[in-house]
Amino acid sequence: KGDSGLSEINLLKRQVSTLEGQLRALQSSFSKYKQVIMFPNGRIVGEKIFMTSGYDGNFDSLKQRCSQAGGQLASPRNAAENAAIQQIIVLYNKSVFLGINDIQTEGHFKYLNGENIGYSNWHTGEPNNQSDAEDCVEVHSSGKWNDRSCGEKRLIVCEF
Ligand code: 293
Ligand code: CA
Repeated sequence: KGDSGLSEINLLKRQVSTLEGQLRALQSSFSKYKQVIMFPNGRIVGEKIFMTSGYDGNFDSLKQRCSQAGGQLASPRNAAENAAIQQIIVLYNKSVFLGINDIQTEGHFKYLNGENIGYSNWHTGEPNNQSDAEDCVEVHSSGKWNDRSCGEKRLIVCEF
């Protein structure tokens, strides 16, 4: 009984060690596949992935496309996330629309889930709601934000 208990433990030790090796191989393989799939249109920040398909459209169209893909329009929650979006803007030399707007209440910018924004990076003098017609948020190559008409066409960046 005592001996069979010991060999049982040794068997389990060998199995754990085999699994540890397989996990390391899987981690290294996964890490490489992440690099490949992020090139050149994706950026990883913590657990969030930002990705463009290169598509241009108005706010509703971009919102729908991200949602259809199982993500949502990019909604940066901090400077690191904003910087990742900025890199994609610079790569394409095109401004993007964020998943942020004040359609419901003028001057109260919210995420798509209705939550008030907790981070912003407005350009000096923005948001100015020019001609009382700017409820969406575009990001320029500087990374700075400007409120802009939701009907304008901008580059899509989704987050997953
Ligand atoms: C005005 C003043 C400009 C500014 C522009 C944008 C439009 O024309 O300095 O860049 O509004 O806020 O969204
Ligand atoms: Ca503006």
